[in-house]
Amino acid sequence: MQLYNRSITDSDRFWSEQAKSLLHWSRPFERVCQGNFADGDVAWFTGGTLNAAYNCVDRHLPHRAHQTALIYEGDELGEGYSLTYHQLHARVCRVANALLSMGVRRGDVVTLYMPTSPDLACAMLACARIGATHSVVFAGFSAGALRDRLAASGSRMLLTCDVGKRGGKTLELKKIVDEAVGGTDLVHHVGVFRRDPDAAQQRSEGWEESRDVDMNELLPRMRPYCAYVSMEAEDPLFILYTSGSTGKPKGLVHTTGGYLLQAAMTTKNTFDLKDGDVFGCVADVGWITGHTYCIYGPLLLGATSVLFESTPRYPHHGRYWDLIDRHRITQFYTSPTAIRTLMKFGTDKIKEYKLDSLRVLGSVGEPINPEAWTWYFKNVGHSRCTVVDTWWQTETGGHMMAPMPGMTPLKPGSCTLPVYGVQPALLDPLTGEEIEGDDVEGLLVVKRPWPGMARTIHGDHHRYMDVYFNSYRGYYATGDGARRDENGYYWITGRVDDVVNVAGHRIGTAEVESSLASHDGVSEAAVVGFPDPSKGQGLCCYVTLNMGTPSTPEFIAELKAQVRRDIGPFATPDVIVITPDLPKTRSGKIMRRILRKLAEGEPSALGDTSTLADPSVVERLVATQFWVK
Ligand code: 6R9
Repeated sequence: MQLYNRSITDSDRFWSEQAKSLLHWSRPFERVCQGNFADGDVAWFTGGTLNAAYNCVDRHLPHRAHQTALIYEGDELGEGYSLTYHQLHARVCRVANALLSMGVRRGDVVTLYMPTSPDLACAMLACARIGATHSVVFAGFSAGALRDRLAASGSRMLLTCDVGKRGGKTLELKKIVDEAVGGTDLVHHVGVFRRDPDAAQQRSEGWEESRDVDMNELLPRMRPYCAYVSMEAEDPLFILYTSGSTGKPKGLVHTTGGYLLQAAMTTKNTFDLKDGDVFGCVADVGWITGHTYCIYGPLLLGATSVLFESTPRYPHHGRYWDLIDRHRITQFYTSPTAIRTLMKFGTDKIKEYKLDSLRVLGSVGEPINPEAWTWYFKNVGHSRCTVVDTWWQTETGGHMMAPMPGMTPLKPGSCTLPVYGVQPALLDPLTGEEIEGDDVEGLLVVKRPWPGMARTIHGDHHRYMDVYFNSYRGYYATGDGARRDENGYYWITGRVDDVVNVAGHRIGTAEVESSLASHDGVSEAAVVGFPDPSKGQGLCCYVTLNMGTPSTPEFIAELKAQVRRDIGPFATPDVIVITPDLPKTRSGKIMRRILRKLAEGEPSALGDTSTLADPSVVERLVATQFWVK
């Protein structure tokens, strides 16, 4: 608590000490923090230079060369391999040299469309080593979504794998890439990592000699050393796209110094990371959780990090427990969705495992309900591990609210208190005034800059200001609602904008709407979230059809397939309701509040419907009782 107070009252000194103790600077910084939210010009550690790959790998070599850096577990049980820091160093250098040989230079954006694997980790660190900005696109995105992100980031270089494997299924990543970039002049080169070394001959189909590069052939020819570039603290480290409340994905830009510090400090404090720990974050590296807690955080601290490519239920629902026991994982980090899914199977399977290496259990991605928290605590942590519910966002770079093991008293379902240097507040949505005191609820905002915050939206600083800073001047708007209880503890209540959180995936309803509306048979679409017992939320899509379009089950299946194709399988609609009309105000605005209540199965709680242009639209929807499955 004392240190927290100091991190707020004497913040420059606090952050300066953290930055010096947790990171290696090639040149020391001159100032700690400058700029503010209202002007959108926050900068940290200016004057300082550093390199992310040096900090994650090289500086550990003198004493950790033969310690395992990465443990990779592929899709099949026990399939995979490990890399020591020494081996990681050589691989990162080879990939960096390969990128240089293909013309990538400092400041270029390199897109990585790859499954969770050491190849992806090396590609990220290789970009960082030579000063290129990585833009990882989750390998569950469709060709169209990949193309949009490539174009938006201006990336000329793409790295991918021939295939990805998840849950026994093969994802044809190279084919998706061919579809995304074929016939365009978006990229100059596509570097392909081959999973199956014997598949060299199979590369003929879709292979373009002038564009495609076989990484398995190229890498052995590269030198295992590559000099690193000292980057300014504020130089971008990566772009990561996330959904917002309008259709276009936002490419959030994270910078080198501040992001790395947030990653290192929160990994250390929230997870009580110690020498010799084996850190098991089972998120996909394609999302922010994987960036910060599979790669940067653990490697900055010289820990051993587990990269897990499979799913919690493949080949059976004991997969996580097997992973924990086999690799002697000390910190395990997953999502409430995964916990709720596994809860359904009872405790017979989990009792077959020891789970005695565990010390800290993390949760991230959505609110964790007290039942799931307690199940996790008792059955996975055997009532002796700390459960850390960590609230944060792609935008924040690292944890913003989370308990500290052994220090913060826990409450199941609460992400407890802010981490060092973070000052949250709750605002009244109407007046924009701060709500003081405890036992209150409001919009969750942050009052002062923190090092790990995204500095801009790539190519659209106006949008960055509008989304995060302009609605409530002087605050960062998180887009979440929260309650502060009688002890000052925070409880996240969920998104207050048009973003739905399905199984921990952020999905902008506008993106799904525009995919549906682009179908010839569709006139208009409105998408809302509804509570789902295991995924947290599901997607309910209201669709009006053009004349002559049949509302058959086949057509509905076609619409679902369209969304899968446009965005990716994780955004597949759960329910599609065909309706002759959407409820609108007299000024033509879709009344989503009503659609949300109907999707929740609460037709009696529609609230004020007096502004509806045509009340019969709602009456007809109510009469269908579509929510009763
Ligand atoms: C890290 C990550 C961010 C949104 C965020 C909030 C929800 C994340 C949470 C949580 C309640 C938690 N969220 N962690 N809600 N408790 N512990 O998930 O980033 O994909 O950008 O999602 O997820 O709604 O605003 P991202």
